[in-house]
Amino acid sequence: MKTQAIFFPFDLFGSGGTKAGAELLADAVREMLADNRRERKPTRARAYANKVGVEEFAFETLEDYTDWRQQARKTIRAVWQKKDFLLWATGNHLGVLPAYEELATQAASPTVIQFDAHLDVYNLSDCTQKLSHGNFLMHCEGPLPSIINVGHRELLLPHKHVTKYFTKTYSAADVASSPDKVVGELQAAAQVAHAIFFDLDCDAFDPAYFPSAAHPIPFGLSPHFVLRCLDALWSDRVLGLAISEFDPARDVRDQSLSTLVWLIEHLLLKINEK
Ligand SMILES: [Mn+2]
Repeated sequence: MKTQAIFFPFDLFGSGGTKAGAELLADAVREMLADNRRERKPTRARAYANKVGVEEFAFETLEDYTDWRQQARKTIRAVWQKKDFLLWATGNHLGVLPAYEELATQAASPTVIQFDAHLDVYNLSDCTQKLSHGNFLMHCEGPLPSIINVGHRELLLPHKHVTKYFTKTYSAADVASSPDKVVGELQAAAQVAHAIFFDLDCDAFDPAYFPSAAHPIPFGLSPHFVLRCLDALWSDRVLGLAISEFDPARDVRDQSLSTLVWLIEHLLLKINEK
């Protein structure tokens, strides 16, 4: 299986500044791959040396934004048609909507395991009804895939509204009080899922570990817990991972950047080391 690392620096309609996050991540991944290629001594990185394709979109002109959703869907569809692993790094969380839309078209409907501080179905008085990074799940073209949120800090949205869009949600409080129970239930859900897609909105992390989420919220997940979930739920039915809402202007000594790059390297080894 090859990995297609696609950098899609889209950040309209919320979290301006995260465009730079996807671009920085693209640079960092290219640099990591180049460093590995230069190394003459055997390393574990050889397992994925020739198995990672990198593609970066540019959003520089108005035309680049026309049809962004269809462009993204076409690219994602091509990756999954080849049965490659999709690493989809985008600016704001809305940039992951095309992946959800493509997932929803798949015959064996996949389960999305979503790490996010927010349940992106906001319909409150101060929220736009137009498509935004905070309500995009209400704008999916076609039915939504089954979505399980892990790590939300939501304190306003009524349960009835949430359950229209989410199969299940585990708040950060649930994770704090019963982490083993949450992982156990996620594993049970993953075992019966035909396919799994991980969606990491960086604001799922606690700001102490990840200072550069576009909208940091306290009481978040530790990177250790996210890692535990990814490892516990991993199988060859995992279709990909999306990363969004990384705003590097807020980063402290590259702490957030190195968290993401480490995670990407870890997953590349997971996919390719046999
Ligand atoms: Mn979020």
